[in-house]
Amino acid sequence: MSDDNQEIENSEILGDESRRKFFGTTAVATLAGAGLVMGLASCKKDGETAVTGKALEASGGGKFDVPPGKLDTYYTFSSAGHNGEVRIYGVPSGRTLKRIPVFNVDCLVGWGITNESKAIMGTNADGSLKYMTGDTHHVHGSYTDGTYNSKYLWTNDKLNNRIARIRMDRMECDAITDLPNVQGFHGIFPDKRDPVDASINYTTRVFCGAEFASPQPNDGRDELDHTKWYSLFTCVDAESMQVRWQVRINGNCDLVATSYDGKLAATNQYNTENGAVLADMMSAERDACVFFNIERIEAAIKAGKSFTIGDSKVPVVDGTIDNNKDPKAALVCYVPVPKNPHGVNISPDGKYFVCAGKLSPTATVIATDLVHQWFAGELKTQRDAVVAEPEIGLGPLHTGFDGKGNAFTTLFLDSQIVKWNVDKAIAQFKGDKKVQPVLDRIDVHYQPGHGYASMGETKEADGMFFNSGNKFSKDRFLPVGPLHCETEQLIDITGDKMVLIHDHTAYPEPHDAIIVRADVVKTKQVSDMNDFPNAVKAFTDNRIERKGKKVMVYMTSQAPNFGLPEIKVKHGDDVTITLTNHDKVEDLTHGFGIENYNVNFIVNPQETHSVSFKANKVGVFWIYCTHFCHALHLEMRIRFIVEK
Ligand code: CUK
Ligand code: CUA
Ligand code: CA
Repeated sequence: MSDDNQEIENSEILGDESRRKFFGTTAVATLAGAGLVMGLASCKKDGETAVTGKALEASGGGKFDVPPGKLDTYYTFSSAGHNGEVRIYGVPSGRTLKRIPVFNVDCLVGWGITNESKAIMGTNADGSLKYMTGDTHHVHGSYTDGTYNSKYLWTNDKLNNRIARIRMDRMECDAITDLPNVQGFHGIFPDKRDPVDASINYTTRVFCGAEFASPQPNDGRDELDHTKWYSLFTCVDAESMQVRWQVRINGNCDLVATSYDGKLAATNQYNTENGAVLADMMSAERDACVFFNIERIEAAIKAGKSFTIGDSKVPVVDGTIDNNKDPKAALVCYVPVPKNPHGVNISPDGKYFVCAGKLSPTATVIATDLVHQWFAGELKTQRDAVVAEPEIGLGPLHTGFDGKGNAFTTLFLDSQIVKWNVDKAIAQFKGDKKVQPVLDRIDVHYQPGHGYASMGETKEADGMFFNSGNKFSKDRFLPVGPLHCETEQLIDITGDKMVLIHDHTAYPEPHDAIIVRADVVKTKQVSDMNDFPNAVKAFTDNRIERKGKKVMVYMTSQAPNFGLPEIKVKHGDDVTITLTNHDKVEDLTHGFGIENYNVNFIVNPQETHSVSFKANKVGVFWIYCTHFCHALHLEMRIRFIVEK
């Protein structure tokens, strides 16, 4: 079908004359450089003020209001981009519930300040943090049998190539692992079930895609010859957080998805050209979606068919095209997809992977069982695994699902979400000219990146909400200077037509997130003192111990008191202060800040944290509780005295 026909059909079905013409892949490619500008030019200049009157009615008339005192019905766990943290919002209200520091330093909780958090983040020999920066893009939860089990979240650090785990009972980061020999660690996705040992009730692997090829090892060799650079696909053990294995591939990894049968992981590739500059990365009409055959990879490693790179002990297997030509022995399957695709998402029934075209106005639907057939040697070409490629609009990036056979894809250039039906797209691909897969479109404001549906990445996808994470907010909120916030727009997807519920703001810049039913998530509000090995368990344990220049301070807090009236040390001492909060009341947190000593952290009920620093300034410095805890909160302070 020609592009013009597609346009006419869309206009007829949607009654929307304003739709711009679809572009063929070549036209879009030439637009790629100017694409952003073009997209922005489509932003409306008027009529974008507060939602009132009819607009409010159209938005559901408050159907999704969460009145004061009432709770949201979903959690959103969101990346925070180059802020390096993970955030929690309530849905549908959009209320910010928590910011979980991960790769960043946070002086509210003391992340990057306490010894316990520094041990997780990693330090140099002098005790300083190895990294103070990070860039989170994707957050995914641990699964049991295809749906969330509320045990862990994982997130990536694209900047320093680390994977972090968050334990969901406390919503705190508890492990960070460096990935060797990769750069631009971008996509991440855990197993949806455990195919190895059914008696283990947690996800056992997390798959990590690296976007940028680099010399291997990156020790000064091959610096000027990028044809010798590779990127690697990495598997991390979910419990031990050790790197299990890596696969060397041609081209790059980008986003990652996993099948529901525990057998496949997929990554989309936009740079099969292995280009080092922009024009080269866009030179091919097709890139690929790569499927990793997990069983075969693990068998190859068991059989010792692996090598190592540089100092890393992680076994690496060869997944390059030349060495994986025989489907029956191949570790990886490269399925051609047009053009610089972005995003790979699997439908909740497990049947289809969808790769969005980005520079092609299409979404490519790849059948899971056909990928298996290719690996079995029963499919002629990898491209034969493609079962649909509907034209859906300009700049398609990410796809969510409603569990009723419909897909919702963000269109970056069109500033829209498009709803399309997977079965109809397959029928159209088979040659049915009358069928129209696109069912609805809605404008979003502006330039959506990630979009995701409630429970949409589980077999319990419920078709309630779709969130459009927009990269530009422009005129949607009160201006606050040059740095704008991002818009998260919540959309009701229960009916035939998508309905915008509301906008909420997000500090730049979130990428991916998951929307999880509230009843799935189980957290603890008061910790167990016994979970903290260095707890100062009794008030009689309040004391100061000295061993040479090392001074150990053991202290309790209980509103409105610290366990010691003063801490006296000598100039040059190495001081470690361990603080245990004896309050048991929910929400009764104390803070611990030392004037002019760059120390600030909190202890939640029954928790213990410690800090170590050099007493390098002589004088009297007040230590005060930073977290409002009691009518006598301001009086909750003691003296830190550093003698000459
Ligand atoms: S990527 Cu940001 S919009 Cu890093 Cu998930 Cu697609
Ligand atoms: Cu303790 Cu404020
Ligand atoms: Ca490309």
